[in-house]
Amino acid sequence: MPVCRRKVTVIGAGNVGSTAAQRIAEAGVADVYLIDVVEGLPQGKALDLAEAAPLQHHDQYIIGTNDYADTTESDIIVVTAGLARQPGMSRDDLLLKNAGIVRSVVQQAVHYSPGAILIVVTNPLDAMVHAALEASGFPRERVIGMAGVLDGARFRTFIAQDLGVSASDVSAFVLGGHGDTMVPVPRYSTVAGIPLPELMKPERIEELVQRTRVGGAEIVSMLQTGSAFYAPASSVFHMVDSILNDRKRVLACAVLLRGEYGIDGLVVGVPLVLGASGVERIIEVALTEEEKTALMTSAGSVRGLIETMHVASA
Ligand code: TXD
Repeated sequence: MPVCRRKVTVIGAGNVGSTAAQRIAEAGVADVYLIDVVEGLPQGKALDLAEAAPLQHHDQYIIGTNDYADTTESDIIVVTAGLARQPGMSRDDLLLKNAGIVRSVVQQAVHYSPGAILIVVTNPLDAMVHAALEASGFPRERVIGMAGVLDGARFRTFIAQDLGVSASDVSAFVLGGHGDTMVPVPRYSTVAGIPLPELMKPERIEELVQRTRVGGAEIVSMLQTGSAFYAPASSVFHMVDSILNDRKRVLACAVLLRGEYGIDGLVVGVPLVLGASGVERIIEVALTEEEKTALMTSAGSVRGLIETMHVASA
């Protein structure tokens, strides 16, 4: 029997990267290679995680490195390298700095893993997916941004807390860019199949939608240093798990659109089927005029970021 160990490289051994590494390894989904520009950091975190393996009962290797050669033939590369938001700093402030980091780490990683699927986490998310697409030259099916899973999880949490029901019975639908213009769609959000508007007043729904839009900032303002990482790492885990186990889960992810939802050439969050080959299908649903307008506004803000990024790198 051939040995078939699956390999996930996580670039950036910071909060999201190391927590994602923990979730992936401890669930027994893949070996994890943690890589960072800081020497010792990925090695230290990987060793600490590896020493938890006998207690957590898994057999995955967790290796820390500063050398991309060690990441050769990864199945998935998760990009979390970059700067995190500080209080008062918008995601867009991070744009140019993180675009340079993402381009550089993606180029180095895909050199050793030309068949990998890229999951981009670094903010501003949608623009960083563009940067990763350009730097890798990969088809859109293999360059996927993590945002909708997290935004949806936040919306689900708020709905569940408000109604006093299990969050696992709540399903939420969030479209658009990963920013304050994201478009949670209550009509397509349900509690055990019951549409949300049947269970909650419109004003209350709007409050929860608004809280979801600024969900990242709510946590930044409490933490003071750094941004959310537990739920982001869980979101990465679900994407990795759906791909490596070919689960074909329907998840909201950021992907380059080519006409879907009337958007061409922009990375925007939409529901899609995530399986062994990456994005297997984009699911298009009918939207009301109001929802379409909100989605176009959100896509417009992504377009603005891309233009800024391209002007700066020209
Ligand atoms: O929904 C989402 N997509 C997000 C995005 C949710 C949460 C966090 N989001 C963004 O992910 C956040 O705004 C940041 O841009 C990234 C990573 O967040 P994290 O909280 O993990 O930041 P840290 O703890 O600062 O970790 C970043 C690591 C750190 O160890 C740096 O040394 C490393 O990135 N780094 C690099 N590694 C490799 N190569 C280079 N060039 C490099 N530069 C920094």
